[in-house]
Amino acid sequence: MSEFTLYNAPQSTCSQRVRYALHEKGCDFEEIRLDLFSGDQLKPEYLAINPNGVVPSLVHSGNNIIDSLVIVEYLEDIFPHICPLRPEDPIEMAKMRAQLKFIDEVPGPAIRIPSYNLAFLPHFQNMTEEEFEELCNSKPLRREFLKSMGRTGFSEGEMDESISRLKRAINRMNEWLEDSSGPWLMGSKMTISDIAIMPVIIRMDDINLSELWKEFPLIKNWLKNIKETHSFQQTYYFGSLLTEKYPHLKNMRKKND
Ligand SMILES: N[C@@H](CCC(=O)N[C@@H](CS)C(=O)NCC(=O)O)C(=O)O
Repeated sequence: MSEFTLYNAPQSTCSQRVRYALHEKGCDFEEIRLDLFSGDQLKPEYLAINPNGVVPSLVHSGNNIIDSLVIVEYLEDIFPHICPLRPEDPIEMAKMRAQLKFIDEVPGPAIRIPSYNLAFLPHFQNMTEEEFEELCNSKPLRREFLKSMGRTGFSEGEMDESISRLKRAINRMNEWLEDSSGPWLMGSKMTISDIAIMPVIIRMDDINLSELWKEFPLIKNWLKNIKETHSFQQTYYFGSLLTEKYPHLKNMRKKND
C-alpha cells in the first residue's frame, strides 16, 4: 500500500497541481477520485479529512494535508532533493511566493467563472430553488460563490470581468517570463509557480481562450514545454480536460476555430 493517498477530481484545477507535483517528485500514490457533483466532497468521512469540503487532500502516513499549494510545498519540504521546485536563494524564494499569491488571487478565482458557466452550470439548472439553496448552504468554502452564480449562471458583465482579470494575469505571466529569461517563470528551472499557473493556462487553452496569448510567444513556448514533460501526460489522463468530459464544449471549440 502506498504511503500517500490523494483525494481529488480529474478536472479539478487544484487537484491537477498536486497530481503534477507528485509525479515530478516520483511519488507513488493511491488516487481516490471524488465525484464533486454527487457531493462526495461533502460527506462526513471526507469532511473529517478536509473540513473545507473541497479537493485536493493528501493523506500521508495518516496525516491530512489540505490545500493544493500547501500540499505542493509540503512535498517540497519532505523531498527537497528530488527534483527541487523552489529556488535556494531567499530573495528568489520570496519572488516565487509572491507569484503564488498573485496566481491564487487573480487568475485562480477568475477561471472559475467561465468554467462554471460553460461546463458546470447544467448540473444545477434542473434543481429547484430550495434544492439549490440547500446545496449552497452545505458548502463550507464555496457557499457564497455558488449563490452568486445562481441557477442561471454568471452574467455577461461577470464573464467580461473575469476575462479581463485573466488578461491581466497573462500580461503578468509574460512579464515574469521576460524578467527571468525563461523558459520557466523563475528562469531555467521549473518551480512551484509553473505548477500553480499550469491548470489555469491549460483550462484557458481547453475552453478556447488561448487567443489571450496570441501575441505572447514566451507563453506559447512555456505551454509547449510544460505539455512535453512526462508529469504532464500523467497528470492530464483522459477525462482531465473539460472538453473530454463535456463534449458540447468541443463543438463550441470547432465553431470558433
Ligand atoms: N484553496 C483550495 C481550493 C480548492 C477548491 O476550490 N477545489 C475545488 C475544485 S478545483 C472543489 O473541490 N470544489 C468543490 C465544490 O465547490 O464543492 C486549494 O487550492 O486546494
